[in-house]
Amino acid sequence: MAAENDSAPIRRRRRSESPNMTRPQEPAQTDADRPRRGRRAALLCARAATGILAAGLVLGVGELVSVAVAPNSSPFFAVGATTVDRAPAWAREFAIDTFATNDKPALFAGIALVIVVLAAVAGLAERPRRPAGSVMLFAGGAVGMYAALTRPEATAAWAAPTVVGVAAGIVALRLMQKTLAHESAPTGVGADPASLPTPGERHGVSRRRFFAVSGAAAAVAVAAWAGGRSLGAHLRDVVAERAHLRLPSVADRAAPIPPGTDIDVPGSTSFITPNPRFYRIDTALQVPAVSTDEWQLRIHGMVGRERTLDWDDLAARTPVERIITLTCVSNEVGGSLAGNATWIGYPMRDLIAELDVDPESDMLLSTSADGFTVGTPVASLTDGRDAMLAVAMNGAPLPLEHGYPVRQVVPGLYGFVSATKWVVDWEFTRFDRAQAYWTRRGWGAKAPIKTASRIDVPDAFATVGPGRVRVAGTAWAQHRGIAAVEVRVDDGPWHPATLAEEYSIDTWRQWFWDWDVAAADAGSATLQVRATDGDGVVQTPERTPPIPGGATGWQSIVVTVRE
Ligand SMILES: Nc1nc2c(c(=O)[nH]1)N[C@H]1C(S)=C(S)[C@@H](COP(=O)(O)O)O[C@H]1N2
Ligand SMILES: [Mo]
Repeated sequence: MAAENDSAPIRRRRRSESPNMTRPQEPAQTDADRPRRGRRAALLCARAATGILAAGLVLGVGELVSVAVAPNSSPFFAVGATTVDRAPAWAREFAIDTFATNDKPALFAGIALVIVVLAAVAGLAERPRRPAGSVMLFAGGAVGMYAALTRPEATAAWAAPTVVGVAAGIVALRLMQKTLAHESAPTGVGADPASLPTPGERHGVSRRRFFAVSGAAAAVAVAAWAGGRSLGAHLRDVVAERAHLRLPSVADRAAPIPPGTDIDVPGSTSFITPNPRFYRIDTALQVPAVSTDEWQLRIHGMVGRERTLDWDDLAARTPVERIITLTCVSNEVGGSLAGNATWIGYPMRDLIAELDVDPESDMLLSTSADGFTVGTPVASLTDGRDAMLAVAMNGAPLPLEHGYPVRQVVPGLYGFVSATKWVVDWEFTRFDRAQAYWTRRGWGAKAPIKTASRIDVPDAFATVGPGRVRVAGTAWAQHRGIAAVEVRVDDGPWHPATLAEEYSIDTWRQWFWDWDVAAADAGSATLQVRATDGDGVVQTPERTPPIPGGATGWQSIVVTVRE
C-alpha cells in the first residue's frame, strides 16, 4: 500500500516531464504505407490459408487412401471415434443431453474447428528455413495415426491414410510457402526500401504463383475428400441391397395389437414407434456397412461346438415376430430414449440350445462389426423370454443405423448390455473374466431395466385449464410389466390413471388421467407420475443418475393453470 502511494506521484511527475523529452517521431502516414499495410494483412491471411489448405490435403488424401484400407481408417474419423470412446461418462451424458441425436455432427464440427485453428497457426509459423508448421502437421499426423492404429478393428495398414495424407500436406505447405517467401523478404526488418518490388512487377508475379499453387492444393484436397467419400460406396451397395431384401416369412406372428393399446391422446407417445422416430444410440461415427453376403456370426468360447453362421444359415432357421420395447440406460427421468417396435428375428434360445454351452459360462460377450462389445447374462437369453437375433424392424429390414443386417433384441435389459447392433461375434465367457465396452467405462455389468413413467401431455410449462385436462403418457418396466400408474398434483393424494390395454410385459403401457382443474387453482401446479411394476413394486422416488445402472425417480412437470 505504502509503496503504491509513494510511487504514484513519482509516476505522475515522470509523465508530466515527458512533453519536454524528445520522442522518436512516428513516421507520418503516407499514401504508400496504406497498401503496404494491406499487403501485410493479406500476407498473414495467405500464410494462415497455406496451413488450412495443407490440413485439408491431409484429411482429403487421408480419406481417399482410407477407401483402399478400411472404411473408418482415415485420420479424421479415427480421431472422432477415439474421442467418443475416450470421453468420460459425464461428457457422454452432456453430449446426449445437449445435442441429442445431433451429437455426432456436433463432434465432427468441433474437431473440424480445432483443426482449422491449429492449421492456421501452423501456416503462420512455417518459414522456409524454420519449418515449424510442417512439424505441427507432422505432430497432428502422429495423433491421427495413433487414433487409427488403436481402433479395435485396426491393422498396421491403418497407418497408411494418415502417412500419405501428412506427406501430401507437408509438400503442399512447403510449396505454397515458397511462393510467399518472395513476397515477404523485402518487407522484413532491414529490407532495403529500394529493393521493394513496384506493384505489378515481381509482386504480381508471386501473387499469381501463390494463387496457382494454393488453388491446386485446394482442388486436390476437395477432389480427394469427395472421391474418398464417394468411393466409400460400399455403404451405398449395402443400402441398395437392403432396399431389395426379402423379409423371412413368419409363421409365429406377433399377437395382434388389441384396440385400446394406443390411447390416442394428441401429443402422447404412440404404441409403436415408427423407424425414423426410433431413438438411436451407439458409438459408431460411420454406420457400419455390412452386406448379407459379408455377414457372419462367429460363435466360440465356452461352447462344445464352435461354429460360424452366415446369412443363409440364419434364413434356414425359424423366425418369430414380436413387439418389444427398447430402452437406453442413459435415459434421464422423463427422457425420450425408449422406443417400441415389431421385430422379426431368430430366437437366441433355440440357437444356444444347439451349442452345448458350458454351464460355467454366465456371459455372452457379443461384438459388433465395429468392435463394440456387450455382455449379456446367458440366463436372460435362455429363460424363455423372446431374446432374438433380429433382422427386421416394423416391417422393413433393419435400418442401417439400427444394426443391419442382424442385431440382438432382448426384452427387459438396457441396450448397452443386450442390444448389439451389427453383431458378428459371440463369445461364451464369464462375468469374472470379461468386461464389455461400457462396463470398462464405469457402467454396470448387468442392467435390468428400471421402472419408469413419463408424462407426455401436457408439455412442461404449458398453460392449461380451467376445466378437464387430460394428462397422458407412457410407462415401462420391460419383462415385469406395468400394473398401475398414478398421478398427483402439488404433492396431493395419488390418483390412479387409466391404463391402456396391456400388450405384453415386454412393452411399454400408455396411460391417461383426467384432471379437473378449477378456476380457483389458477397459478402454477406440479404434476408428478409414478408407476407400479408387474411385481407390485412402486417406482422409487429416489433420484439417481443414469450411471451406472439407469436413472430412478419420479418425473415432475410444472404447468400454469389459466384463470
Ligand atoms: N454395435 C453397437 N450396438 C449397440 C450400441 C453401440 O454403441 N454399438 N449401443 C447400444 C445401446 S447403449 C443402446 S441403448 C441400443 C440402442 O439401439 P437403437 O439405436 O437401435 O435404438 O443399442 C445398443 N447396441
Ligand atoms: Mo444405451
